[in-house]
Amino acid sequence: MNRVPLEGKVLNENARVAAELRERFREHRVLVVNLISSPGSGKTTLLEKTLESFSAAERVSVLTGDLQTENDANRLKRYGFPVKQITTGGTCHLDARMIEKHIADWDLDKLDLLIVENVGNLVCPSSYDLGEAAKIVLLSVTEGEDKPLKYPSIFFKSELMVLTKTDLLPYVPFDAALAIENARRVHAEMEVVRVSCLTGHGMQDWLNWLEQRKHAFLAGLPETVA
Ligand SMILES: Nc1nc2c(ncn2[C@@H]2O[C@H](COP(=O)(O)OP(=O)(O)OP(=O)(O)O)[C@@H](O)[C@H]2O)c(=O)[nH]1
Ligand SMILES: [Mg+2]
Repeated sequence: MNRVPLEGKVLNENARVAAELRERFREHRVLVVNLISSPGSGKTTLLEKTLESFSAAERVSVLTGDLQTENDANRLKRYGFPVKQITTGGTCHLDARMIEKHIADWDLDKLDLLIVENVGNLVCPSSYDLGEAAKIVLLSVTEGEDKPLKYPSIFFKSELMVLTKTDLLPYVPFDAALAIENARRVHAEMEVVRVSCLTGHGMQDWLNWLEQRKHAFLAGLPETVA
């Protein structure tokens, strides 16, 4: 079998499992968001600050993907919420089966929010639906404002772009307005928040977005589920 039909088969199977997961998440009223970016754009750091800001009563858990290490899960476990590492062993993205397997012993009725940190990669994760309600792309100010145009798929599929490391703006030749314009050329409705995890600037905008998205998700569920 050549590469193209095989890839199609894998993606079809992934889409089937993702659709089942999405239905389960809806039934159990769990908002799932899928964080995607290049390696090092600040996904785990944003999650550290996010978990740190939550009260112990927050019903949140995290799945974090990595090629090899448990480093990110170890960073995130310190905040007391359920966290699991998904180590892909070389695969450059998470897939729906990995999510299904790693949530198998979690009681979804005890969750309101599941945050997935995908493997650091701006290309492969965009093809794999994980059953999430929303994809979120992070772009750090050290990456160049042209990235939405060079890697359009993930920007097209994401609801929100988090512009990260904004504390570095005085030191890098990065035009934030142009980066946002480029993202909206690919996806006109792209929402944007600007965040520095170092100074905390914009953190509240990100937390507000998450809260509003949770409400929109619940409001969108049919009567029988809601
Ligand atoms: N100056 C600055 N540095 C940051 C900020 N956020 C993250 N960093 C740094 O960026 C580096 C990478 O951050 P991570 O959070 O590990 O990035 P990641 O996207 O999770 O990386 P992978 O999981 O390997 O893809 C670390 O050295 C962080 O301290 C920020 O807001 N400002
Ligand atoms: Mg990480």
